[in-house]
Amino acid sequence: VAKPILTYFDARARADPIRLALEELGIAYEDRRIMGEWAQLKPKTPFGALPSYKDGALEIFQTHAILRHLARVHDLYGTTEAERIRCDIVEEAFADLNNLIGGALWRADFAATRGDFIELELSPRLGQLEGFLNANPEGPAFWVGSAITFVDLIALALLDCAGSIFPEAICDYDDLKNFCDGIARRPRIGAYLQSDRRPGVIMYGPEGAIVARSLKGWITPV
Ligand SMILES: N[C@@H](CCC(=O)N[C@@H](CS)C(=O)NCC(=O)O)C(=O)O
Repeated sequence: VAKPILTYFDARARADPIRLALEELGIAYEDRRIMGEWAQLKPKTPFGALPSYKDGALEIFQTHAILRHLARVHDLYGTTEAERIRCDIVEEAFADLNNLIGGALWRADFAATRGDFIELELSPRLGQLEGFLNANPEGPAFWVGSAITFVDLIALALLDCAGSIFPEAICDYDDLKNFCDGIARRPRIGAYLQSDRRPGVIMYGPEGAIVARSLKGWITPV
């Protein structure tokens, strides 16, 4: 049987939670990383953007459509409607965090206003997220219920990214860190995080690639 193909660029970014989900599920996949061929491929994609995921006749575009498909088919989407709603809320909240960080890095004066960004924007948001994690009635080991869901992998990817770029901001949030460490201790995730198969942390701003602080990221698997 042909392996499913994840197509993206040579970066973590939007593909990181998809790769983490495939790793957690033990699905063998081709991690296709587009380099020079993008100019030819772009017009053949519906929105001129990646990632895409192809599994036999199924071809899926849009990161969150791919993640929700994997979650529905492989039981990573909670067990009740209330849990599925909580998954969707966490998914949206991390999309907001992604936009917040991505938008800030593109500000022309970012280097000069980094401290203010952390104090006034990033830290309050991380505090809200930590509060929501702690409001899980089943405890803060997972964002939803008492078993892993796809939003745990979104959270791990985004918090790892935030921690790599802003280590001084995220170190105050012990419960977020404990959550990440717990997911990183899962055998398949831990093996992936320690492998050289995961691309480095690279974020872009007006001056190009501005962050590659830690190729391994913030989370250190134990
Ligand atoms: N909402 C889309 C956004 C996809 C997107 O913006 N992809 C970027 C990379 S992160 C891309 O393909 N950029 C290449 C280009 O625009 O030519 C998704 O999540 O899949």
